[in-house]
Amino acid sequence: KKRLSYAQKLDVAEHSVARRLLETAIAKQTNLIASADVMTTAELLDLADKVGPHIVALKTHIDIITDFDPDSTILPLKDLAAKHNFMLMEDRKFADIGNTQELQFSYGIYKISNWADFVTSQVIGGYDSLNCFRNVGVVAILGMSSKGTLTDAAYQAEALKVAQSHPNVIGGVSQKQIPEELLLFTPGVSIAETGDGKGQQYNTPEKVFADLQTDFIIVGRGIYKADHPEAAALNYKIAGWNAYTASL
Ligand code: UP6
Repeated sequence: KKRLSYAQKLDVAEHSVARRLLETAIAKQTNLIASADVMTTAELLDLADKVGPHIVALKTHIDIITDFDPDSTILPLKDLAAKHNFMLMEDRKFADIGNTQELQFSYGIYKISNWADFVTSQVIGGYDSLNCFRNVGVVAILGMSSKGTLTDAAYQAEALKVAQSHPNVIGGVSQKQIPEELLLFTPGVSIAETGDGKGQQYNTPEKVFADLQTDFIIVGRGIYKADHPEAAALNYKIAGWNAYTASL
């Protein structure tokens, strides 16, 4: 046995969000998370509808949207998530004290707690800073994909301890393998590119499944910048699923 399958992880997963992710991955045969780093509501909804059938979750940076409005952005996005059976992952990368994160999570214009199924958070604020995310799943940022990141081995080891011990945490973002009881989310994935000239570093789906035994690949520009985002999503879905089955 080289790694646990999604079904085996589902057997032991306790968090409802982790369970739904694994169930969705199995049902749709996809480990692809599309990162929708687009600037308008129209582009966001168009992308979500096109790639929806092929993804397990749509990752947002909701604060990039220039015309955000809860009724015209979030309500239709939630409808598309239900229509295509994908989850909503807000990549907020919270990085403050618990009280501030609690405010950022539920207030302001985005009211993330009203709609996100799970969020990313740095763990730089320590264990208690994650307590406010009790109604969602947290994906802890353990290591980053960018060149020169400060998340060195010592930081990652300490961040992992927080992630492993906190009941709200379902997994981590990392470029390294992590213990199997946490779900691993890996951005910096591209079939065609190795970098973006702005510090991003890419690996192929094959490499992140073979080397890291990741669970979910996160693809942004490889999909939303493609001439045909739907075809690109299908391509990444197939590449990700084949890489996963080859790693079993
Ligand atoms: N992301 C990374 N690396 C990390 C953490 N998060 O790239 O370590 C996020 C970015 C972006 C997406 O914020 O939304 O994943 C990657 O986009 P790309 O595929 O277009 O490079």
